[in-house]
Amino acid sequence: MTVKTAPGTKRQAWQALQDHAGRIRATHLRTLFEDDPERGGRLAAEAVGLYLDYSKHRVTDETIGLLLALAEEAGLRERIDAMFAGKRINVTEDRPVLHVALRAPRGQSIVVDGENVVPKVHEVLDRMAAFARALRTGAWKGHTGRPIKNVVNIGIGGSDLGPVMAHEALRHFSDPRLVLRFVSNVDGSDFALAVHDLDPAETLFIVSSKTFTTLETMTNAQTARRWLMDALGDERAVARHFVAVSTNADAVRKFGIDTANMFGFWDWVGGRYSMDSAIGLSTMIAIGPERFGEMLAGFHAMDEHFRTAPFDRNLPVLMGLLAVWYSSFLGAETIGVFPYSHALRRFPAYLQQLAMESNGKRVTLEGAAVAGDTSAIYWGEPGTNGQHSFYQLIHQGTRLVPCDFIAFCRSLDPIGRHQDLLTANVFAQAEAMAFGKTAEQLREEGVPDWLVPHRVCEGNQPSSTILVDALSPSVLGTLVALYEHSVFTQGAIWNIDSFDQWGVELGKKLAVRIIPELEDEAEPKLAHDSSTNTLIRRYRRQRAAKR
Ligand code: G6Q
Repeated sequence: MTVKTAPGTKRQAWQALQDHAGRIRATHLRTLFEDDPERGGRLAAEAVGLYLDYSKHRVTDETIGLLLALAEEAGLRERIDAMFAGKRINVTEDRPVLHVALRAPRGQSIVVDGENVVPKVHEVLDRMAAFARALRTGAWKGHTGRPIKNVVNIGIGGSDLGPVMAHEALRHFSDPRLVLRFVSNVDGSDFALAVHDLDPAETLFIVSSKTFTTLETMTNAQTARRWLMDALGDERAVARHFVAVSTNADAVRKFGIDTANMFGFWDWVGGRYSMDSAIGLSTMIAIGPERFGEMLAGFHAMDEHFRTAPFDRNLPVLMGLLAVWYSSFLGAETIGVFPYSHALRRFPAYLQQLAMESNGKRVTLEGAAVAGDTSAIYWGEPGTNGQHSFYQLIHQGTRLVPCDFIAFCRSLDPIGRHQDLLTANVFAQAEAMAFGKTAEQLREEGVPDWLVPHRVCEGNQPSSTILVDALSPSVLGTLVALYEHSVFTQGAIWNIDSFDQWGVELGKKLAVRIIPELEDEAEPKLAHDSSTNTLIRRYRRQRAAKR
């Protein structure tokens, strides 16, 4: 694999961008629009049903040219080709990165270690489809002979956030007779709340875990099993009420789930890139195999766009480069993502993991320190709710906050004027963030002098607006792939491994030492720092006093 590894800051385009940033920093978006009145129509790109307006960014044609040059110098093209060819670009785990194979159409070939993986993907999809149909039609019966009405996905992180997000996003397309619930947190309240009104005889648990060792998921799965046993009192019930999604057949068998009821995936699918693998089983059950297929087609269309479109018209490349521009050159610390769609209310949470777990890294592929900052902090809430809350900081605070607005032309629930009001708000917010409100304008409106400084909105807050026709399974796939590849682009420029997560792995081990120190009857000998020791002792005392 040819991957250019020159330290980022030594690249010619990097240095040119640093000089250029000095000039742009002093230029207001108002000036950029005055000097270049056509930029609103020109700084835009369109593909696979998504229209991306990036004219309200603090960029000129020169900035975009330099960012594109940076992409070339950083070897983005080779990195994209390497990913699609199944090369082991996840170097620290020595794995290919092939979520794009999960949505490759039948007949395509992607070879890993001498084997075409696409037929294996479709074999699992076919088994998932058969199971989903059996469940949806009532042919799959619970242990007592009653059909399944409730589906509870137990998983966390990459085995939860995608399915939860997709469930909310695609409710409109889901079978209303099925109740879907999601349990992730090891806090017992999560499980208790999820099942409090469910009948065990009509409930199916999907235990979703790539490794099948994750503490939270295994604990919740055992609790689910006890809950079922308490009601049905027969070990054989497990086979009708539990299925597994995992890469670890041995652990699935040990748990007591028949591997005939296991849906597999592969080590080349990262957790946060897995909502379109078997981890999406709950999604397929909810929306049906055909619509799940449409979602995969949406993903694939964006994959093809990313793979083949010239960088200056390539949506994920442009979005990724803009994210790098703000993090590495203009000192922005966050990117706010605001979907003007209530169905996408969990999309920012999903993106947080995708972006920050992928690019929250501090060393290059070669293990050297990265110069400057890597991933922005991604966050957000659906509009218009955020407008009545933290948007204040964006309008009048001191920080630079680039934003992504996601807007739709048509609602899935067309009621009265709602959609026009929603859309008027998203356009108005992007406009106000860019152009603000000047002291002059306020004085003309008759605002008294003493109040003017308090009411000035500086503006110059950059944003992208992604405008789409209407939300659908296919559009959701396209949107997710857009961000996946934007994240890929950023990682390629920073020359980091976007596909490992050693920090998360560490977190999975940290609590293990403390668990016995909380649970053992005998007072444990503690050897932590004085703060942790005190907290452990206090917890034990307080819990004992209330027993
Ligand atoms: C994703 C991360 C992490 C992972 C969870 C669950 O990229 O690695 O969020 O998905 O820790 O892991 P399991 O699926 O193995 O239970």
